[in-house]
Amino acid sequence: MKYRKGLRLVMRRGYGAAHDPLKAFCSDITEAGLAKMRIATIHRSRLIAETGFGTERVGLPEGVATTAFAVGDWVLVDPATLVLVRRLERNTLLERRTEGDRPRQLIAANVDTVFIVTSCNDDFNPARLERYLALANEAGTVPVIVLTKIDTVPDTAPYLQQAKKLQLDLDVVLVNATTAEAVKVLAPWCGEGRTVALVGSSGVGKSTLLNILSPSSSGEAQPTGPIRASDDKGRHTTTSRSLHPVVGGGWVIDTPGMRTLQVSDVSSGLDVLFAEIVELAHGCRFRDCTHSVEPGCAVQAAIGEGTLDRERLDRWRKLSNENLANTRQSSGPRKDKTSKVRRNRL
Ligand SMILES: Nc1nc2c(ncn2[C@@H]2O[C@H](COP(=O)(O)OP(=O)(O)OP(=O)(O)O)[C@@H](O)[C@H]2O)c(=O)[nH]1
Ligand SMILES: [Mg+2]
Ligand SMILES: [Zn+2]
Repeated sequence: MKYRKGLRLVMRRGYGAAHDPLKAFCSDITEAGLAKMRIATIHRSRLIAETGFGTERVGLPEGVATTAFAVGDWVLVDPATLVLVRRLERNTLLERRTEGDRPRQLIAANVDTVFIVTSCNDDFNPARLERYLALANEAGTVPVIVLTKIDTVPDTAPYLQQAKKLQLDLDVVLVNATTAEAVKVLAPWCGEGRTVALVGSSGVGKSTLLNILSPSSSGEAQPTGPIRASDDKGRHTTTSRSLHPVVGGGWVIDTPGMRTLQVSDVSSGLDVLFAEIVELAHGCRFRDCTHSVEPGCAVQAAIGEGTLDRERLDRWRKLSNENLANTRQSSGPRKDKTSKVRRNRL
């Protein structure tokens, strides 16, 4: 071990050999004697990072703001002073547009799989799930739909069928998030070195899943909260993003329920999401077909034959138009984002 004073060498209780900190961290410690850590939570003026042995408060060099970091970022830290030296390049970055001209919000970095969590109740909404899918696709992550609260409905089949249709080859899993059985169902994506992020509306069971995937070593579970009986909406119990180790060597990121999710700069994400429409459009007579009134439109023909839902086409149109409008706005005149979107547009 090259850790010097400053870092506490306390083994995380309950993780021990299963969450092998040496494997996750130490191979990179040798770089100029720096310690490799992973950002666990971000506060206004400080970062908390996972060291493999617990968490540490990490200082920032003069002039560097915490807003430059995302939960899940790998960073190199001077082990003597616990001041951050640099951030390692990100493999993936989940980010979203917020209202108006505000900078994009960084949701999580270095995520392999996005668990898009929804419940078998009024929360289930194909249009909203498609927004999450576009975001996950665009970031280069693998989306998985996690249907929770299967214990509260007599038949899960209608939810499963609708979810499966949202994207080609999409994995959809069914869980009761309050039981340990959920860990087995989610295990294929939670192995050593893998990072999953939990996203979805408030009250769907993200923190409940976190608690079952990453039982707290200190006994302090992530708070969860009841939902409103009238409309199944949650109460925004979780208010900040956080990263936690999973037994077995993976990582899980919990996020607060999002109230709105606008799309922007996700044209390739939309192409993956609506691949069947993209494919059909190749068969239209006119290259600039809008799939509304043109003769020889393969998309309208598919609707006529019943192989494509009209609502799906409407949702594609709405998201594509929103993406185009937002991307134009956020890119400004000097960037070439709009032409990229136009090229990818059907
Ligand atoms: N019966 C049942 N209840 C569940 C399940 N998953 C979650 N719950 C309950 O649903 C409520 C909301 O769960 P949370 O885990 O707080 O939801 P969340 O997605 O983290 O919500 P926010 O933090 O507000 O975004 C809690 O009362 C949970 O116990 C499930 O699979 N079955
Ligand atoms: Mg929560
Ligand atoms: Zn057409």
